[in-house]
Amino acid sequence: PFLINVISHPIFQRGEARVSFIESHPELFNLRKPKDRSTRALNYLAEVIVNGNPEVKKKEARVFRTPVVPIFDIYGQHPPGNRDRLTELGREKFVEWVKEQKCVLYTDTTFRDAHQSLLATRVRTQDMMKVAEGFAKNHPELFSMEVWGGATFDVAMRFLYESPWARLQALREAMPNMLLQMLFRGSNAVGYSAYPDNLIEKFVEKSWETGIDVFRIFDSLNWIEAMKVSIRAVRERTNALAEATICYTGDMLSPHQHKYTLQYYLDLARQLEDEGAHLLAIKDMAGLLKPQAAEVLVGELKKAVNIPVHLHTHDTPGIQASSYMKAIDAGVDIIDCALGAMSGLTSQPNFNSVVAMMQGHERECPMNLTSLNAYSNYWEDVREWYYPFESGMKAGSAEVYENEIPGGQYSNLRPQAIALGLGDKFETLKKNYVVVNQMFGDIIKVTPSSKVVGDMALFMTSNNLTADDVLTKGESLSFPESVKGFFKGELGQPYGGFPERLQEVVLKGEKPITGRPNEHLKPIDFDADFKKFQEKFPQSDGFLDYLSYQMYPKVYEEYYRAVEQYGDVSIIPTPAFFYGLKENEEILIGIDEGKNILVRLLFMSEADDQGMRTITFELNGQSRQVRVRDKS
Ligand code: 3PY
Ligand code: ZN
Repeated sequence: PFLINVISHPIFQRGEARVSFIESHPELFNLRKPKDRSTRALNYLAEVIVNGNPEVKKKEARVFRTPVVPIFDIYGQHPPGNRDRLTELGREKFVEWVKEQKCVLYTDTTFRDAHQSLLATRVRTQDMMKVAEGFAKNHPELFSMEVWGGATFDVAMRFLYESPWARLQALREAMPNMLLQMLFRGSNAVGYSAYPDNLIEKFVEKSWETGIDVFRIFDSLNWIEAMKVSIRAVRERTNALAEATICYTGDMLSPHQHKYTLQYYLDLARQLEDEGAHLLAIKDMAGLLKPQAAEVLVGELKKAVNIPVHLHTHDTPGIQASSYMKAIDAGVDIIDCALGAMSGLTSQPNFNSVVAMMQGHERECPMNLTSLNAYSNYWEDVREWYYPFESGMKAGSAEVYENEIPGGQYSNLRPQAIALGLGDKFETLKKNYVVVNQMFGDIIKVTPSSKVVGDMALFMTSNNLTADDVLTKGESLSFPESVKGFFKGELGQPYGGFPERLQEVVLKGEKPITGRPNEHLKPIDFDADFKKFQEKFPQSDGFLDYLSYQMYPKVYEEYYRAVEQYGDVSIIPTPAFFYGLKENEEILIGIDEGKNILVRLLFMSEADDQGMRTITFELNGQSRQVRVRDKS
């Protein structure tokens, strides 16, 4: 097992293992005893059959179609892609190469932002892995694949009981020719609060070693101070690309816009270039960048900075392909799209249709549209499995220009409101979102600052409060934790400062911090702390798991307990993972490389006097029974 750990390690596979490799990678020594994977998989299935998956409890399996994986050359080598180019040219020359390209380049967001925005980030590793290798072999001309970061890290552990690191390792292996990209929340990494600088640096380093090539780094208040540490970490500790980000909000060309103006964005971009960014991203998280503004912004940015410009948007208003068209004419280098069936609404514009839109254009990057359509069809069928996570949004909405709610949050807000018993007050909630933004001084709204605005809007809606009430009755109100944290300066400093009166009301005399929140956090002593972690979690997957624990201690602990009980549930096919099995239904589970088990549900008994049910399976033809408590 040790040798397997070594040769399957991405660093070893990249041929980058040096003398200290074994010493500095304690996870290589993680020689887990082979556990009875099939028994634990049956335990999981039995639990879901009796009590349901808590995530979709009240929803039934539908009659699903079987997704068809597009064909690809299984035995052939991966054709060279941009990862090979980056390795060959090095960062500076690679960036020059990007700038020299006449054709517009594409990033595919299907594996990250698309499902984060449409399906509450629930897409499981297994469903990506079925198409990852084929996609990398069939479409090596892509600029990059966005596959990691944002909310995927948290959700993988919290709701899917999957290791986010194992997902990255698997994708790295399946797509060795492609640049893999992640979304990194600056001083909040993949979390919602500030972490010590040395944890941010370590996280960047390990993400790169595990497979990330492009770090899209943003700050939820566009505060440069908060991005410096991560940009520097990418530059100094990795060979990856640092893509620094400006978040776009408001309406740049509106005569009423005096805060987020063209000049504001140009200044920001120049500062990020000075910090050493290799690429510049425009992150239009709510889809507010209208076509004319896209043309002006991209055109002016191309003059203001010397690094490639990468445009990201969400199609919430329904017209963002036209913003792409204008941006392309203005010289944008790279755009973000999602495969057809995973595009549109709060997700990215439709990759397939954008490719068609570009046919015959002087900046066309020829792509095999028939093949892209086949991948879209695969996702159309896979998406059905996740139907309980659909937001219910049926068409684009121009209301987003008013409420400015980011794509990922938009699709989440209604379920959140329903969970709090505010389902019938959704319209008020959206209006309060606008009111809160004004109360806060018109801030950039993206994770985690958007969560603060959302929490405050929920708070005001459920307590029937107006902006005036908040100021006059503030002393007696107990504000949401995220709101207190924001006014304390824990997310950093908003452009234009905090509204003073409201800050006093919320903080009730407590003094806010004005510097970087990370500065006040004690650096972590990794040696000592990792040791403690290993004592607490002896079966963990080493240092990478330790980083998961550092990001989300409680979530990791629950994930760890779930793995103890059920093993690696990522091997269970998605319909069975969410809906269990019906009597006589049979599934194939790959429990190890080249080793499958065939599981059939024979029957489920009634509950006995202790409330226990017996589930009888057939496993590779032999009968197996599992007893489960019926919690209903
Ligand atoms: C995230 O931070 O998860 C985002 O996708 C922000 O847009
Ligand atoms: Zn996004």
